Amino acid sequence: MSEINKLKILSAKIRLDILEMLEHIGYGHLGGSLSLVETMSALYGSILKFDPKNPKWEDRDFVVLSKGHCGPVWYSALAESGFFEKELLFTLNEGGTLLPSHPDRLKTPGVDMTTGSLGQGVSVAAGMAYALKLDRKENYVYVIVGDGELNEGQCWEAFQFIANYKLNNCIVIIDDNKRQLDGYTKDVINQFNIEEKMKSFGFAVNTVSGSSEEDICSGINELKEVKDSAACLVLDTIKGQGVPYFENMKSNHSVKFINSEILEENHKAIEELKKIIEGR
Ligand SMILES: Cc1ncc(C[n+]2csc(CCOP(=O)(O)OP(=O)(O)O)c2C)c(N)n1
Repeated sequence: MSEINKLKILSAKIRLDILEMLEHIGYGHLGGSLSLVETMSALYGSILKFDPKNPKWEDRDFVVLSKGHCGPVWYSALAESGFFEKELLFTLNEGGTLLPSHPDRLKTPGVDMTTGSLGQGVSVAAGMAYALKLDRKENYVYVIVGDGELNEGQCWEAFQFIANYKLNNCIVIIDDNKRQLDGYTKDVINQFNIEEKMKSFGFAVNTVSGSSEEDICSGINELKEVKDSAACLVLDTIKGQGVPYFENMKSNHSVKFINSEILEENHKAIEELKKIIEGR
């Protein structure tokens, strides 16, 4: 099987896990998890250095999911990559679980930074990348930021720091899915042109389709060649990506799996994904 097909299957598995785990718990951050499926697949299936049997391996790359409410997509990618058993996914957000709704570095194997309060993950990633540079280490830090999260001023302070110190070991990934908690980002607080803004802050920027694992991988690999500035990947995505019913849902930030229409559509999507995974 080609590398790209492997990533497509991995994406289908991650998307399936999200749909099944959120239906199991009955609710959850669906839209912004789905928009990151192909990115997590590209990261864990191709880009990252990691050892699932030794999550604290010192030469690993680091991921900071600054839009921490999208824990489900990260947990699915970690489970599919062998960090823990898939059964654990069905304990999402239960009392005593290793998988709290928002990532906790003290609980989940593979999670290096606790997030959930938007904006903070970017600052922490900046500090991690700076420390790695000081230690002359070659690990990368990948920090994933939401377009709505850019409303937090803290992001821009951290971006200035990353750009000022030319932290090319910190790849900033912005999930431009055009929506945030309660509407379109352009209506809540407009981001205007994210690519131009990041360029003006001193970043080398690649904008790619966030539904193409191939484009995400080549976009990141190109940015890893950047030597003299900070680097940012802007993902052109759709909130609810990959499931037309959820893409078109008026409010898909946090979805309750309660009514029969939602359950029926979810089951249809699950069946389609199983066909892809099983090659039917
Ligand atoms: C500091 C802070 N303020 C508010 C929230 C509540 N909140 C959770 S998700 C969210 C919207 C985030 O939008 P975006 O980053 O675009 O995420 P996505 O649409 O990709 O899920 C908000 C305001 C929070 N988690 N942290």
